[in-house]
Amino acid sequence: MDKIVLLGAPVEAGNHQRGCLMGPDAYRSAGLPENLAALGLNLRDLGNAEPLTVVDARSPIGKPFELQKVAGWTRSLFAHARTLAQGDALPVYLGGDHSMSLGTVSGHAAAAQEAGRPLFVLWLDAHADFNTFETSETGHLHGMPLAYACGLPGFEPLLGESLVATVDPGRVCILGLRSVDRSEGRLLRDAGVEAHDMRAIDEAGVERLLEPFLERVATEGGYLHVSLDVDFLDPVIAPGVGTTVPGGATFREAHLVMEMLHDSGLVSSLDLAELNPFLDERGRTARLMSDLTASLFGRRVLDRPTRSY
Ligand code: HAR
Ligand code: MN
Ligand code: MN
Ligand code: MN
Repeated sequence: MDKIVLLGAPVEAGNHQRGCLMGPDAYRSAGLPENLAALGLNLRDLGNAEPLTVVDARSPIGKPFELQKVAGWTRSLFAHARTLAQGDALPVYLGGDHSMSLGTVSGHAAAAQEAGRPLFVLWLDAHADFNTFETSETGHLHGMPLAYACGLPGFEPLLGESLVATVDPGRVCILGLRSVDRSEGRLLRDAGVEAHDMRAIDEAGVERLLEPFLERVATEGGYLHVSLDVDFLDPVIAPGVGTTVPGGATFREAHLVMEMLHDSGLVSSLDLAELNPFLDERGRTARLMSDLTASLFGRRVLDRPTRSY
């Protein structure tokens, strides 16, 4: 795919920490568009999406923080993603806290179903984001998008209806885990999600964990949505995020994941989530995320034979 479309998703209501609103512009300031254009890619920046105004979002259970606002974003991004998935350019969503993915992943799931192909999701994150309104200890909607996309119950107020299509939890792979709530962990296990914590990365390395998953995507002819949360990275190299957890992916581990994704040729959409420029140090997290994105789109040091799955 040599065509890319950027869409800003400046949502920050998915948690109490302010600042993710500035994420999309920080990526632009960090030179993400120029990075990609320098790779010879045809790039279009659609600017930022806007939330719909929603007044009917109420939840009988739990206390989701800013439910109306996040429901407005979910409905908007769901529609954008569903449409963009049908175009000829690969969408890159510039967040925005991770509640952005309530809309992007469900939109891509709907489009995949319409195209008659399975959707696979690679979730690069310190957190599983697999809480429901019922299990969430914080009420933060940025801790729930993967559960939502997989069709766990109770989320109807977000779209105002049930999901058009859900992601099969058996087609999800999470890498980088080091903070999972107790009941969230149970949901994850019961759903059969492939989940790898940092210890697994220590022991096996990212290559041995990721390769079998990519092979499955290829064998089943699937689409692949990648959701990259800044806190997948170690906070020493990526401080610009509200939910740092020590012991994250190193610079090279993260780049290797991106390089493998590029070589696979399988990625069909990408979220860049949780960048909080208000907490960043002189733009270094925004720049690192932009460089990782460039690796995903083919930046490399030396040429090498293409890998085919
Ligand atoms: N599990 C916690 C919660 O549900 C923390 C979730 C934090 N999520 C993100 N994105 N920062 O991964 O509130
Ligand atoms: Mn996340
Ligand atoms: Mn996270
Ligand atoms: Mn939170």
